[in-house]
Amino acid sequence: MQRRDFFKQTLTLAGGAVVGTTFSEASQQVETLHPVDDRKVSDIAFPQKRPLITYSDRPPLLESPREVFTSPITPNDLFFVRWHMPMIPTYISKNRFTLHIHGAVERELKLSLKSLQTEFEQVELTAVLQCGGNSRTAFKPTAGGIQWGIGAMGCARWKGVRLKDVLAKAGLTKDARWIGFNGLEKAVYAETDNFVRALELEKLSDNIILAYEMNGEDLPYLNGYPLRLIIPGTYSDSWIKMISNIKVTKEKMRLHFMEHAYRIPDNECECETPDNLTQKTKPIEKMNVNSVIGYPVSGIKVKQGAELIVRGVAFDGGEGIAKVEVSTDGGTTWQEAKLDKDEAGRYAYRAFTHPITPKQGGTLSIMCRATNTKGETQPFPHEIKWNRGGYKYNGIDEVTVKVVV
Ligand SMILES: Nc1nc2c(c(=O)[nH]1)N[C@H]1C(S)=C(S)[C@@H](COP(=O)(O)O)O[C@H]1N2
Ligand SMILES: [Mo]
Repeated sequence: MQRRDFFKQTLTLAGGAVVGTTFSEASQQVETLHPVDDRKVSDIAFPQKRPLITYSDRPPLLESPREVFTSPITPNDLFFVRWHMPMIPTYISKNRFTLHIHGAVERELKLSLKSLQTEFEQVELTAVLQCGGNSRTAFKPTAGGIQWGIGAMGCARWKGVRLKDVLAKAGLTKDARWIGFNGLEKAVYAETDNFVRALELEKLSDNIILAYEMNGEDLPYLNGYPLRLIIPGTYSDSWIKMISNIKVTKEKMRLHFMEHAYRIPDNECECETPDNLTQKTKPIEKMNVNSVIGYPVSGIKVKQGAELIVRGVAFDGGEGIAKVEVSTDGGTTWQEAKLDKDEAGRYAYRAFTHPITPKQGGTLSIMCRATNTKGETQPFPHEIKWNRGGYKYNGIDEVTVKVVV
């Protein structure tokens, strides 16, 4: 898709019948195609980042290029970035930063980074962080939100402390039910809701951590320095960055980013059509099984008769990957790829490789499809069901290369 068309479609959605196809015209064709995958990285790098695909610089919205998905760990400087609010503090003092825990607790706490690092058990875990809107460009008609390609995800080794342990130190009152989180950034207008999210206490698990380290380094500034929440297996909308405030409540708080955003139809297919939007919705939560090819990327030339190794990563919401298959005939037949050792745990990327030797010249399509231990697998893009927010896309990935003789 051309850049112009992209803006045209986005405008259409934001303003109803503005330009191009109107919402109702477009609703005849709700089928899904592959996510747009031809965007170039910017020539300007953000602090601590290599140049990435840039959607906005205020707030920073940066996508990782496809090449990154050959590696089971995403390097910090290639990791995607998403912020809702543009006023992100420009300086945070490591020594003065505190995490405030208050509300329905027996002891209100103000914890420094140092106390988090010395007074609690330190834990490490590898987990995939994926935006619920990853690959949103695949949804036709356009679904509301940033028109991400395939790169609004990454996998890192996180180090920090268990949220559970921190809450235990504060001592939850008997009627405590919700834990609210927010970061240090602000909206421009006082009327705009800040980015606050909440977790139901019954969903608290040992795996949920407050992390201060990512791949052995301090968190990059744009990925939430100095502290962020890690909720393995779930889409990252509640993985609050620059977290400075935890408020425990008895009642469910009324929060814009909980009640309106990051929700899908609460029905069997989790789907709807533009002219028949579902009233009842639920949070997106657990990640669908997914896989992406990191090499080759679309458009490159490869030699006929020469072996080429397809590389990629697969993951799901924590059930574990059972197999990844590759197809070079448009999905008619599939060959099982070789999975890397399952060393980093069930929330991490599982890297795969698969050698192929192109037999004839011309365009060659390469697809990959992952299946998890529960037997859940990825549908073809045209089988994906539409939802207005463009969430949870997990269509079979495809790249096309040119085979030269
Ligand atoms: N403080 C704060 N945390 C946040 C957000 C935000 O806007 N502010 N966005 C969330 C969403 S929707 C996503 S996809 C991830 C992105 O994490 P990243 O920028 O480290 O890739 O952060 C989550 N945590
Ligand atoms: Mo997101």
